[in-house]
Amino acid sequence: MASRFNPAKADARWQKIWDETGTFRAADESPRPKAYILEMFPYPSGRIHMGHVRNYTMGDVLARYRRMKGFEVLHPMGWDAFGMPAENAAMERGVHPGEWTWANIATMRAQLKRLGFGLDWSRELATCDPAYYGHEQALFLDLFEGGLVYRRQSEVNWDPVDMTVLANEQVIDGRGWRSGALVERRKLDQWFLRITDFADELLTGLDALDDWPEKVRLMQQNWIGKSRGMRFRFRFAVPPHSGEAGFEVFTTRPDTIFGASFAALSPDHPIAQALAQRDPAVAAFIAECKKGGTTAAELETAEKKGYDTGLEVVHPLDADWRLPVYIANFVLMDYGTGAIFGVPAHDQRDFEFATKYGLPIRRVVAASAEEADKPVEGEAENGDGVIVNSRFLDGLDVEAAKAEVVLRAEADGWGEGTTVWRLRDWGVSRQRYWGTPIPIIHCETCGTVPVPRDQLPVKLPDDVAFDIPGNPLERHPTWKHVACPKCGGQARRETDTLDTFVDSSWYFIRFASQPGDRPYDQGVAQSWLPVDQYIGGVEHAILHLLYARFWTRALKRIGRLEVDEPFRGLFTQGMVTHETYRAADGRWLNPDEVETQDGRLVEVASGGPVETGRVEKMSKSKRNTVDPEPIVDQYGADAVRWFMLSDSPPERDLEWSEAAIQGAWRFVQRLWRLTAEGLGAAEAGGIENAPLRRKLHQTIAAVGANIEALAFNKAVANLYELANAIEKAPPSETRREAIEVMIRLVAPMVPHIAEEAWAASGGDGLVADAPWPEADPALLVDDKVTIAVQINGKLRDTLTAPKGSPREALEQMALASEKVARALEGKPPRKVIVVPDRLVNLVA
Ligand code: ANZ
Ligand code: ZN
Repeated sequence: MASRFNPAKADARWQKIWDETGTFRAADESPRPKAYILEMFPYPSGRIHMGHVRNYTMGDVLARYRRMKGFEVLHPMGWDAFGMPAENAAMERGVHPGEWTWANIATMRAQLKRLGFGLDWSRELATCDPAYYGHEQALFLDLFEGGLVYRRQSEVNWDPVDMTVLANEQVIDGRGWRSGALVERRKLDQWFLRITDFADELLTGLDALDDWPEKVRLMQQNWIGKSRGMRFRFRFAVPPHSGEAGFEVFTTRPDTIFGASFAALSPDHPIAQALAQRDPAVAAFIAECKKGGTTAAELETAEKKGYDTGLEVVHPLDADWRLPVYIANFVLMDYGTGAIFGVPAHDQRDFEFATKYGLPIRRVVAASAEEADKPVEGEAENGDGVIVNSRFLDGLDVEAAKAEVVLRAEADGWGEGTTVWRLRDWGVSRQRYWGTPIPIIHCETCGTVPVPRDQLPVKLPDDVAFDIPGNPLERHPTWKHVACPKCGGQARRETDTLDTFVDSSWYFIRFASQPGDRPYDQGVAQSWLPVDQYIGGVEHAILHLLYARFWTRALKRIGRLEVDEPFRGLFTQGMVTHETYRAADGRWLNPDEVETQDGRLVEVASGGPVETGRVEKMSKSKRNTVDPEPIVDQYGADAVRWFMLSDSPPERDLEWSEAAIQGAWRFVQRLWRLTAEGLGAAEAGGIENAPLRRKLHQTIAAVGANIEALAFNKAVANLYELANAIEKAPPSETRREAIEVMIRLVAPMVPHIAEEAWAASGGDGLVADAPWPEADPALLVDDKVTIAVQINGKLRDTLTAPKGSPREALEQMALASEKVARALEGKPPRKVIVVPDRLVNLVA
């Protein structure tokens, strides 16, 4: 064996062998039990970053370990390849989004391969490939036929200068990212998926996901947002010209009904719209409300604005009490009923509104009855307490008061309790080019007509230009003009493309089964699904996971897949972080651009001083990224993988440091020396080393259990300990065996050196295919036990004895105890009761 491990040669050699022998190809027909290990597939942004390396290393360790444990493992990789950045690149640099994307995929695939991940590359897919998105179109049509897709008007961000729809991320501080124009809201016909039909099952389904982080389940639960509420009707004191008798409001706080000081309608409410017809001032106010983007954050922070309609409604519990009716910008039409009653003391939006328009702020919830008259100042109080200033509700707690008001409303017929969901239907229309075309044709005569299946995929045209803003599919000279599949008349293709979250809602099914003529084979897909362990970033904890869960259930409902939940186990890993560096003039500097001189950090280029900032997630904006590729060049894949696993628990952040990667590199070299020397030296030995054997078997068990639990850093620590024990042990057969076993134990983590050492030690075939060593249960139990020594049932001392010691030996030891002798005052015990391995009780 060579004296040093040379990753530059070894990495490539083993990667080629795994590739050529198809080591990591998953066989659908395998008789072995199946395991499906999946990491969230990457967006092909250009280069692999450290976050990818960490994520994929974790998945790879688990996948390789499961293979060694005898599972048929599916561990695939692909590309979430549609989306805005490709269009931005097209606009900025004039490259076609497809060209840009495929070039990135080629680069990143090569980078991933250099890390030696045990992936089934034969199943690689890219969502921008018609061979993928054509099947997605077929599934969309299946859902359409199943009644789970519909079309309605919905608001988009409209850039009035560029005359185009903007994605939320293209709206910056309320302005178009390119034109700088103030963005407006506009209504467009758009496609929706009926995820709200599944709200209940998506919520209750969370209970069964024991192997998901609690925080993710909670986030999903909050997003779905089931709450008890109440709807009730307000009657106008004097009806408006349009003639309505009143309107319905929705509240989750019926207990605060005596704290009401106004009612408010959404600008889109039919009554507001009717008022605008007659009154230009109302129309102008409504138009004003349309300004500003559609992001939740923007709606939340926008200044509260209202228009006093001059109308009044009657309080449902007091015929003499009138409340003014406003039109208010913060009331949304697509939630509840699009109308509210405002309680300034206990709702922050209402508080801001009331402060601005001089409306009363009346406390109806207080910490105690004594604080009934304490003014509500500064901000609304939405805490719990006791109801005050509320007539028959006074003294009740919030929950009891809610129930009481609902009871009263239902008895008197002016309102009723309801269940409400925060979850909205999923709007999947995007007015963009680089996405899956929605396979629908619009015909004047026949309406919306699905594209016939034999005409799928509806491919994106290649000849598009990005020199003017907007959706190139709209202005393409021929693409959208088609014959209606029903009547043959002139018709128009849908030019919207699907939200890229649709692409990632079923890729795990396509990985499991990818026939050419349909999206997947149900039987084969079901033989792999659900994914046993899914690993990815917590930033996908809500939308991606919810959409994938929905898609799976939707396919089940239309009879296409017998699976409830797509991901049985979920793990969200921490970030890779790094120190940040700043030059004196405030410029962020990359770690490459700084060095230490005389113990001080300086900028390489200028020699100027550098300030070290906080340790933060690696990001382009802070310039604190470290590119994995040169690190792999320098240290090899195994050192990088080892470092990724070793320094922090996987759910926590991992701080990148030069020192730590060097530590990993030294360990890889140490493993090499140990195997090289140890395997040679064993011939001289021939003796059994019982403590080392025990350590070895305990390590086998611990490493396996820790990998299963994804506690990779603990598994790494177990392996360090074993390496230390082997180093200290004199040559022997046990030592040789320990080294051989250790090669298998490290194989999932540092597979290249493991293959190299396995081959050198005369191992059979590939270590990747070798069985995981079995721990001998007899060697796992500790050989020492703790014995309680009692006198008349009272604990006097504890002893440590070899396990299985005979009764007489334990009795002797107990009597030899000083504490016992003192307690017995020299007298012999009348009786001795021994429970082997547990206790000795002396009766005095
Ligand atoms: C009276 C009240 C008093 C309210 C109070 C809150 C606090 P969540 O809990 O998020 O579901 N609301 C109802 N429909 C609305 C709409 N279309 N647009 C904007 N706001 C609307 O929110 C429910 C609460 O939000 C409802 O309860 C209502 O205000 C408001 F101390 O009614 B509440
Ligand atoms: Zn037609």
